Amino acid sequence: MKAFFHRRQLLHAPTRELHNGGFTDYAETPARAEAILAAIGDVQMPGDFGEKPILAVHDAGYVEFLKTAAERWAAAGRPGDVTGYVWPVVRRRALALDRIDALVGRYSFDASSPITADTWTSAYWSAQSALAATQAVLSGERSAFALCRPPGHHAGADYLGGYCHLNVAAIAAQAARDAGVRRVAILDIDYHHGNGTQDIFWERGDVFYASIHADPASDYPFYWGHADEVGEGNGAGATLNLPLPRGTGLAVFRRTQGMALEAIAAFGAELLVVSFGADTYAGDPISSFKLETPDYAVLAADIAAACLPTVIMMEGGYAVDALGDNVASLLLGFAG
Ligand code: SP5
Ligand code: ZN
Repeated sequence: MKAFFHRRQLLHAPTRELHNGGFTDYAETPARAEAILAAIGDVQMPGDFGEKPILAVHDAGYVEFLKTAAERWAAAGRPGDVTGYVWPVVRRRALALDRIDALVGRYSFDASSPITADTWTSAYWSAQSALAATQAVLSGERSAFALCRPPGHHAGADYLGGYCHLNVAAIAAQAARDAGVRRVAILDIDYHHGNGTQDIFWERGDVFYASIHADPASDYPFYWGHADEVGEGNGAGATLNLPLPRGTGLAVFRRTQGMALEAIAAFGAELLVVSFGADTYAGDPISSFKLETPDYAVLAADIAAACLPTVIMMEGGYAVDALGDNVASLLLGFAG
């Protein structure tokens, strides 16, 4: 399977994140991408598709914020990475504030995703890898893999969070729509709910979003991903949330994924985008499912059996020592 990655995706490297009330090392490290690269070998550099397909999904003010936040932070005399501390959830006025602290609150939803001077560059090339993989599939490849890092599924049209800045799955799905694909489905099998992807397509009937994830009653991002969230307006019924309890292993995960694939077939999808997180792995340091390395091949074979042109996006997965094997298992399983 063709795979895409750009070395500039390694530049983004925040030093720490707020976690359970204290600072810990940032989990979404460049070493993750290096581990995947070492395991899958051959990757191609993506072409540059520019900002237009990014702006087809993301708010222009948000993109400007991502590009300039680190400079503004430094200009305010702050050391370290850009981190927020005020979120306008109670009094949300459309004020044109330009104080960096106000902007971080406006354009993010958590405190565990610091911005560095390289964040925009890495996120930009992560999106280009997604676009290159999408283009490969639109050009006739049966499938392609985008080694997206930073990941994307927690990022909304105008907010970052969960280590995500540009929603690579949404950018891929929108690019496919703009290339003439009438119905696109996104299957999200990261451990966490893809709140950003859900929000972006919430009122859209042309892009189906199905997610299998840890029950948000117990796990991040808490406020999205409950089973009663099904979309609204034109998108009513085009969102499917399948939360599962901590401790879930292959049997239940596979049966649940089968339900998602049935719904995707019933929707009439012509192209599939997979948001793949290996944080469902039993050894993941921040997650609590029980999948083992060979299980990814089983799940991938089931996805391949849906017989849709498929673009696979890398999302989470923090057990770096096993990450390469887990991704290789998925890709080999897909190829059969
Ligand atoms: C792309 C992606 O996988 N983002 C995940 C972001 C999760 N950030 C917060 C995780 C908090 C987990 N706390 C669990 C403690 C388990 N001992
Ligand atoms: Zn995740």
